[in-house]
Amino acid sequence: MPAYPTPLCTTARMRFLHTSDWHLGNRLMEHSRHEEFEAFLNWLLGVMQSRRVDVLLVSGDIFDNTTPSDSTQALYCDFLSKADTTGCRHIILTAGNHDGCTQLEKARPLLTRHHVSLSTRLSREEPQACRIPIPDDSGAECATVYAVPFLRIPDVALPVAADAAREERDTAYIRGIAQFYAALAQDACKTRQKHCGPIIAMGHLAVQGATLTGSTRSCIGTLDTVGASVFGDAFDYVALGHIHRPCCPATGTDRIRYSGSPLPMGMDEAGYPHEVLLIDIDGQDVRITPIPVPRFVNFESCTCSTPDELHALPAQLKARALEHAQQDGLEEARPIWLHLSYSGTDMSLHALNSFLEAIAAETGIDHFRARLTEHHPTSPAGESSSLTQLTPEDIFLRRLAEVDGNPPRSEEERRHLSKLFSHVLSELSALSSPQS
Ligand SMILES: [Mn+2]
Repeated sequence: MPAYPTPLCTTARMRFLHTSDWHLGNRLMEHSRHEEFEAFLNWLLGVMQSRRVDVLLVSGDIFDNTTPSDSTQALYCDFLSKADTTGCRHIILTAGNHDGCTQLEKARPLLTRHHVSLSTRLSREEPQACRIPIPDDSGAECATVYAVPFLRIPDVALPVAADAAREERDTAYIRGIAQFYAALAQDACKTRQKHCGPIIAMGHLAVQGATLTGSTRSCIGTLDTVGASVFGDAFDYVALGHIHRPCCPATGTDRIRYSGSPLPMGMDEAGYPHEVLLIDIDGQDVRITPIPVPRFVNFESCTCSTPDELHALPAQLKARALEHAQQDGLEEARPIWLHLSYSGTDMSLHALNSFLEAIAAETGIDHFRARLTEHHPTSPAGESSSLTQLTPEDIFLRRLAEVDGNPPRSEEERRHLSKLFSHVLSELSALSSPQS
């Protein structure tokens, strides 16, 4: 690893704010989270202003998908236009694996006018293209940010033979990423000889040693994990994105860091605090201060096994929401995301769903959102009830039994209806299969 070069002079302190993985437009249990994102972005503007942030770094996954809705894009544009008034001098955005590069690029001319830099795609021939000089008031470069987006296989993987095995391709990709950062580290050493300001690298990738959560685990596997040594020690700070839980993947340093996502992206991410990071750099002194992101909704995971437990739930939820609101000095209780598992055998899925809908009215909490996401009834006589093990005909017959009238249908009627259902299914599959 190259030795850390001594800076030529000392410079005024600079303050960065590191965040990533906003996933604007993300939906939870099929519901929009627009108000949560709006509340977060407003809170962030307040932090940028009150903490006098010089540069905001967003390390990828700004949007949840490549085609964000009009209202989601409006939220993003509104934030960027208001950021101008906070005193923040520069914003640097990089594309994550969830972002659409073409979609982000559309706004580039406007972004430039608002002191926003954007880095979407790079090639291994030109790693230095991501070098962003931050000018001081006189226009001189006072800090440098290497804004590396999510590096895609076609952009950085080393060449392999057409018939190369999967492992060989994976290795060529990881080595391509490592070489890319090695080239930037070299460039950073040259930069350090020219000016004494902070030098930062951004990245959207999985670094070995990071804590994976459900939503990241499912999209990355182990393919794009590199060692923290790829960053060398050329950078004062490495602002990482891609992993949703705040963590420091490298041993022995906290300057290579994931800020994590500011909001939980699933119920499995609700159990730990979310934060953004203030990075103060003054010469070789780097101070990192995590700022917890407030919760804008309550995440509740409940398991019930009897109707009595189920009926006690609304009052418990309401009491808890009011208690949390009181603790945090809020006038009103926050909306609730409820994840309910019911293991009893005495309620149909339909009845349980109706019950959940009734909770909203009972609790009197605005924007109450409830969704049944797990249901594990144990069927009589050890009959299999996992959705993956049932045929469409099984499900049809069960549903039929649930909505059965009084008196119930005869066995012959059921058989006839089941036959009709199978016939419709086969007609439909014939219609949807390809012509040739
Ligand atoms: Mn992400």
